[in-house]
Amino acid sequence: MTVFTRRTLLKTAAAAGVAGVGASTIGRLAGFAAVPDPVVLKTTSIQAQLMDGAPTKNVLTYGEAGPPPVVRMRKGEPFAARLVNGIDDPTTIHWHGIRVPNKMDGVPFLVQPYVYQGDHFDYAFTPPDAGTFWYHPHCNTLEQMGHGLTGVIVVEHPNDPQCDSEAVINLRDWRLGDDGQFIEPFRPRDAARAGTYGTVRTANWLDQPQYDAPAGGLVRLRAAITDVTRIYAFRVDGAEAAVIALDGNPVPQRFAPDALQLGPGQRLELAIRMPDDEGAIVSLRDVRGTKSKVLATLRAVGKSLKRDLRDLGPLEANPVAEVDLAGAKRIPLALSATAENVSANSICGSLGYSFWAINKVPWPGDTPDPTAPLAELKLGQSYIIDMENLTPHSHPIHLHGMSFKVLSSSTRQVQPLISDTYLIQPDEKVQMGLVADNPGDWLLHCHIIEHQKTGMTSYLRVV
Ligand SMILES: [Cu+2]
Repeated sequence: MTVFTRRTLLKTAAAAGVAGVGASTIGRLAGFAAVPDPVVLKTTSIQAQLMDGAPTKNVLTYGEAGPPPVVRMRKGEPFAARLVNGIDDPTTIHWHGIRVPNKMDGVPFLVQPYVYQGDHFDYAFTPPDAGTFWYHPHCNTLEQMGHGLTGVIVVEHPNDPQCDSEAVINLRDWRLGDDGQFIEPFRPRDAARAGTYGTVRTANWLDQPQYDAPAGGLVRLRAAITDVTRIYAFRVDGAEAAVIALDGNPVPQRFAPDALQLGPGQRLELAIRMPDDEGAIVSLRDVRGTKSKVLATLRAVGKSLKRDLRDLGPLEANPVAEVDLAGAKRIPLALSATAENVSANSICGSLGYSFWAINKVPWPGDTPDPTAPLAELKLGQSYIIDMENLTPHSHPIHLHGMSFKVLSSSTRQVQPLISDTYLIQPDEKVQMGLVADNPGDWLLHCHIIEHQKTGMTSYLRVV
């Protein structure tokens, strides 16, 4: 396989900023007989060129420079990472979409302590699923993610069908002023609506990067929306393309990405058949709203490989337990606005407002205290979440620790997708089935971070 996004496909080992981490220690903690050397992910404050003019100060990354590295794992093989905190703000890492043991989930106070400046935390788990995932902090997230701490994860499968090249694209915005420096992270009136948008849009921290791919070849493009606010509508121009996976799971039926809407936290995997002519350009676009924006382009190089999109074999389904629909219990989940203000002080980065509620409760933060779980689930039992959006805005609702299957929607035809994040539209009611097969406390929240931090967060307890 040709890897052509060299800038971001750094070998994860290259991200190591600290030497001498004992793999055996981490292995003992996680109960593994043997684990690989840990990837070291050190939070660092850097300067980065994100737009024309002066570099932006106080950009946050994992590693020494540039965007957070693409972290590569293998399905079914132990993985270990050491988070080292090099910034003056407590942090953690959440492995978005990966069904990890609860203690590895990275939510402070719910499952682990803060990692303070100069301290470290060792994560170790075996990813059960292959696909595209991502990682980010779960502390003070509007600030930390907004300043750069969002990276893509690729979990490889030994039976992955062979493409001729791969592109990994981290999509996100930045809230920068004309001088290239960070401005206020949100505006309350926008937080009470669709969220506050960034002012500078990037792919892999670049404006419309271009990558080379073999002419006539098949590209596996993996895009993760790691922005804190923006919903995208994807289209590919200049080549035949098919959606092969969403949110880390193969789609039951492949389809063309014709203004496919995905929200923060979601991942898109495309197979793209490059044009035969050398120099031909393929563009990945966001066509949401009135303006079409090119996110990144691919340029055909060399003599045509003359491949066919239909050559690409199926992706293997992930081992997600089948929901027992007949015996499933229901969990009602209503998303609404709220007038009640409870978020005076949250231990994990309150924005100081309450605008949103789940089942009429505006949740004050990522803390279990004093709120009880939204629902207590019995280990091994099947459930159907009846989720209803009573607001005039879309919400990408993310569940930690377990995958669900989209069963039906009141407003559209849905494929039975397996996912961890569902972008619910205004006035939509959706049913999602899941087997409560991972014990622990699992957050359920909107991934528009301003919504999450102003009431739209709760958690499910599986015992
Ligand atoms: Cu939301």
